Amino acid sequence: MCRVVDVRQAVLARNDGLAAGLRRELDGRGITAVNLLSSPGSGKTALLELLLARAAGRGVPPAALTADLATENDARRLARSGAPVKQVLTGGLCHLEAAQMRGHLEGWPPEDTRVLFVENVGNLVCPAAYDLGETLRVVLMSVTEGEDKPVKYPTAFGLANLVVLSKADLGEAAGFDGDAFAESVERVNPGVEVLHTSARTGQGVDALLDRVLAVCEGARPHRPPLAGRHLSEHRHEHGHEHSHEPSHGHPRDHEHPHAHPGGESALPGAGLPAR
Ligand SMILES: Nc1nc2c(ncn2[C@@H]2O[C@H](COP(=O)(O)OP(=O)(O)OP(=O)(O)O)[C@@H](O)[C@H]2O)c(=O)[nH]1
Ligand SMILES: [Mg+2]
Repeated sequence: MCRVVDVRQAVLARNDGLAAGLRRELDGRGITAVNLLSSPGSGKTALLELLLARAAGRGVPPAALTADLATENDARRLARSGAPVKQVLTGGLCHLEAAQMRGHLEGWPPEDTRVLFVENVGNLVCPAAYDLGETLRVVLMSVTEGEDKPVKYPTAFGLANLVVLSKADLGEAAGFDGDAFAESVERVNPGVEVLHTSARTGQGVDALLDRVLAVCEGARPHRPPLAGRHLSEHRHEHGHEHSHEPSHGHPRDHEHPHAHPGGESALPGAGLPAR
């Protein structure tokens, strides 16, 4: 058990180091990366289709990298916006890692890109632990998934800079309890902003884009209070679960994002620095 924990932490620490380097590199290229996480089918691609078109319409050239285990379906959908799009097939892996990102960002996206949307593999567990060099992490959940998902997936929701409740147009039909959901979010990530969106009606899409573009322009994203901790829930690729206590408490410092010994963060995707 201890060895599994050690190996796991070494993998995450290596990923964090690569992600910190990638964030600096993207910063140097003038690109802000936005990592979108949700369970399968919550509406990441549907929302991105709108965000790509609207970002371009507001004079901020976007690009999208979308990850799946199989098919290029999402890339095809996103490419209709006219934005540069890349499909990553993860070869069975349930999440994206910084090393994969780096490989895909060599010579891509085009130089004028200002915002890079990354659609992670549909999964609320594995992707949560991997920092991809993003500046903004958005976690989505749709109204049909159940109000308690934030407390059931505290790593994903606890490390979000912004939470999106998607498919708001179906809220009434689903009998969605907005107050219970808000309470559930507040328990794992106090103070995080929650936006309600619908890719059908367009509700909340401009508000979400406003938040993204503000971060592109240097606004500080909400800093998750769980930043700095390796949390207890995680399912491993090798098929079993175990828990480990927070191993260290080095919240990434917004003022000095690279102040951790070694110049890198020890955090899995947490407390992403403002730009
Ligand atoms: N009513 C409604 N349906 C939506 C909305 N957003 C997405 N959908 C539908 O939900 C289904 C899944 O949407 P996707 O955008 O493919 O979801 P995803 O999160 O990208 O899925 P994966 O990439 O497979 O994880 C599709 O049938 C969409 O048309 C929404 O706001 N309202
Ligand atoms: Mg998708």
